[in-house]
Amino acid sequence: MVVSCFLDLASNLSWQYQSQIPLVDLSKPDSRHIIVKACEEFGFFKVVNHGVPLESISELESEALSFFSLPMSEKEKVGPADPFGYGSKGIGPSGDVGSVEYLLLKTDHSFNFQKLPQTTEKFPSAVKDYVWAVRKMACEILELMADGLKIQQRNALSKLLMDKQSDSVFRLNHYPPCTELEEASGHGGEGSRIGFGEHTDPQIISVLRSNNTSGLQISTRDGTWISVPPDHTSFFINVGDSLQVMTNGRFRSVKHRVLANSSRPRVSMIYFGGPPLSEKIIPLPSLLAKGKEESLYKEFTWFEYKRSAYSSRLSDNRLELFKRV
Ligand code: AKG
Repeated sequence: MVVSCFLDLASNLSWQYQSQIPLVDLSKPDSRHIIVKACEEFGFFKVVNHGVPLESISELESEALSFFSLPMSEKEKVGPADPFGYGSKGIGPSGDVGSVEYLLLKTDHSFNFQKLPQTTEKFPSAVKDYVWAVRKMACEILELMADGLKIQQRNALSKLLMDKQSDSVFRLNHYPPCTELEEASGHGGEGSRIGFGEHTDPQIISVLRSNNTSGLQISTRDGTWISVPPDHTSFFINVGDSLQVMTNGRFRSVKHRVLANSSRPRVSMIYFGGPPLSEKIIPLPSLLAKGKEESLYKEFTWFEYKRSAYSSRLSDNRLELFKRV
């Protein structure tokens, strides 16, 4: 499917979509404006010409598939995910479930891969290379965003991901095909069983990539769910709750979910770029309209937000608690 979104300079930043998903070409000089507009309208966009080597993507995807195809007894050796490690169906500690199994890892490489079975010995280096390349791209996007927002300090956002104490995490998801759906509908494709329930991501930015299987949907401002056509060579960017606060609500933390697919397995990889635990999550001063605009949120640290998020349900509007009344 051809996906296009272009900047029409004549009509001053009006744009068009074919699949409704904004498209950012990182090799184009106008990408910073498209990023800002996409973050305001959707909190979501697709990225091409991203510079992440395709070998590093396919290496990790093949390692992930080998891991997920192991017998459950082997995978469970790296579980339960509390929060890091292998998890199946249960998502988080508050009773959310989905048709998904996953590996949740810290990006500081503290995860003990030695617990993984021998067949996956290349796994640690594949994760390391991939996370390194994706973090670099995430930082480039955050710097373009800062430029587009006319923030003088270009690394005001990216420095939080580059910080040695950055609390970023990495998740590999596997959604097995849902055969019951196929039997019920008589054909393959997207079904209505929940793979991963609706939620927003708590961090600053998430970088998502999947194989060529559909399932991901995002919610638009009017609450309509739209399907994101899969594209295994591109990346998808989500604005997280923290970035919504740091832009004082100008950017929108996107609600998204995954529907199980009846005919094909879906494998996705998500880098969640977070700040250090002690970082205060407050609007960037230069975005508060020369001091005239008030913050919409109470002051909190990333640690406080994370603690509150972990004890909530997936679909809760977690920022509600932190809004100023
Ligand atoms: C998450 O892991 O937070 C997701 O939203 C999953 C998205 C996907 O698997 O495509």
